[in-house]
Amino acid sequence: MEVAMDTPRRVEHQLTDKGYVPVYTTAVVEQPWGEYTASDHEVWATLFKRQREILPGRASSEFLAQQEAMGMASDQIPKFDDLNPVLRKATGWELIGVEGLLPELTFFEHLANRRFPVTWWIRKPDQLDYLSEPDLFHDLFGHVPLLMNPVFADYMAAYGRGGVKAHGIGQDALVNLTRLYWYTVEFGLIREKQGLRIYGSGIVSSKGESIHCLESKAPNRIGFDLERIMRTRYRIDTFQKTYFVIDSYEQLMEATGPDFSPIYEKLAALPSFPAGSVQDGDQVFNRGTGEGWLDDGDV
Ligand code: HBI
Ligand code: FE
Repeated sequence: MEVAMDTPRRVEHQLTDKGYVPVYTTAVVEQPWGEYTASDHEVWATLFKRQREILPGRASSEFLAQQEAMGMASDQIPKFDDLNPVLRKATGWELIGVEGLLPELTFFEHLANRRFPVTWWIRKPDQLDYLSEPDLFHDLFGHVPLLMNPVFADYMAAYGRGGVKAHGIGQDALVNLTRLYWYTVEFGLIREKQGLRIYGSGIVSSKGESIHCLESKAPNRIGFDLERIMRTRYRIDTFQKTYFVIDSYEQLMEATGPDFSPIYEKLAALPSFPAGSVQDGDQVFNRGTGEGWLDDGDV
């Protein structure tokens, strides 16, 4: 993956046999708000407007309401210093600026302490539709609004604590837990009275997937089941083949109640599921046609 070398980042990229890979850094940085260019603010305003045009009727009502409630600026990049007092008051969370992807343990420790790491730089105009790593728009527009919801905020902190524990247990546990994050926090759907709605950050920050995940016949839409999700591989290079549906944020919080160690042990002896499979016992809202799916590439 070539890295646009003019991306305003201080994260080094190492050239390896797999191409440029980010060298993770744990640095916490002040949001350099004064350094943003007119073009950076323009990218934020364009993406914000585009998403807010298509999300009513698609995004969860709580996501939309909380994004309004926190008064996130639409015409220029919001200031963390403006948002933090509002967020702290609502759920005790706060935003911290980071350079980009963090080592997993560092990430989990921040979540466990109600600190959400937000990448300080924003994508370039020629990356509006896709970029390979979370930028400021993905993190701030996508992840932050639901941190205003007390139950989801508790889930994210519980997830962080679970991540710190899983890190101590080992790689299998981490893989299981990463799948849980992927199919809920990043790509989750929720059932509301009027129908299925989006709460996953990876979806709400993407125009294409906001439409695809609800309207395409290709993907499966299956009811949330913790162990089923922990066994299910996923996609990082295409739209998801399967979306999991919760009934409520409380359901997520309750799922993190029990100690996961016995679940990790049980799942370590079982095979994982392909990203596009439908399993016996699934609560199937939609069995996908699989149209356009790539055969290989599940992670
Ligand atoms: N780092 N900054 C940042 N943001 C993330 O969303 C993130 C991360 N590091 C690891 C990670 N996510 C995933 O592996 C989680 O499943 C842990
Ligand atoms: Fe994310």
